[in-house]
Amino acid sequence: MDLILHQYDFSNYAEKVRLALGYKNLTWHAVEIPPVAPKPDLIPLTGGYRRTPVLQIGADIYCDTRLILRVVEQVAPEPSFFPENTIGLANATSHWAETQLFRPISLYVSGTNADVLPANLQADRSAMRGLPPPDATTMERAAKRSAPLVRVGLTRVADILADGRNWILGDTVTIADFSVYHALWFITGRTTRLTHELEPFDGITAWMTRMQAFGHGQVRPMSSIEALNIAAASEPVPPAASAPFPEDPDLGATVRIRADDYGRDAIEGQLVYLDAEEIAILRSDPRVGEVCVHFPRLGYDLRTTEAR
Ligand SMILES: N[C@@H](CCC(=O)N[C@@H](CS)C(=O)NCC(=O)O)C(=O)O
Repeated sequence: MDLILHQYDFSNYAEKVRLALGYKNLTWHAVEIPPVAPKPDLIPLTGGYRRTPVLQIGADIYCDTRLILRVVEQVAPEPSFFPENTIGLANATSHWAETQLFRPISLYVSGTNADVLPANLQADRSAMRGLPPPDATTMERAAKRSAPLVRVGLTRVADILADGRNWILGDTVTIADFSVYHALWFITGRTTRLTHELEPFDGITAWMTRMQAFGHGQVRPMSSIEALNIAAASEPVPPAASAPFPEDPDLGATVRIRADDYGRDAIEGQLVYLDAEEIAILRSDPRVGEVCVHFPRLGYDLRTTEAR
């Protein structure tokens, strides 16, 4: 079954997945989605999740790159980016990269490039965090406060690479490389205005060049309507046997899932799969029929619709 990535070019999380698909030398379809809400051809698939990217395989929809990379690994196990001996450190490093390392980068880059960003982008992103739209001064101040934190973050990455290792965790590529890479890619992903921030760090730029060499695999553009039609013509793959924890909602219950950070739109459906890493719900939409929407466990709040 074909891999369909719903994404847009300047999304750094999409870049994480594009590069992961390139590392596995896969062929995939790219559906261009709007960078801001509304996303009328995405929501029928996800049931309300509006973040970027989303991976579709037939009528199975995978939200969040933490799960998407696991799915890509299942589709193409070699070369692995989850080597067993570093899996714990790889997950922990990825989390750090996508929170404490990335957040100041995001604020610094957005404040520095405010004049070239789509007009409604910042208002949309603030709304995702329950905040009012920022004015130019607020964005400039946030950029100024964040610049020193970006340099401290870059020094952390440089320290990791200082012993001459090829990859973040040593001799082998892991998901930590993709998580650190897409955070740093964002610095120069839109414009070259912040290129100077990377210049003092030879080790980082050499490592980024090695990462970039993975490429994006073979990309075939696809329209959003074609992707919806594929979902409508497909059935979700029957879920494997679940391995829930004792406190988890019962399989079959109607549940609500929300991201625990921002973009906390609720997604409802019938719980059909649960283990330590993944939650899957079945839901239906008039445009696509029945779809199975999958989320990672960590980073998401799961509760029955009756629970408060
Ligand atoms: N934890 C999520 C984060 C995804 C995320 O925040 N993506 C950004 C774009 S790079 C986003 O969704 N922005 C709002 C949007 O695209 O609608 C993941 O790993 O996929």
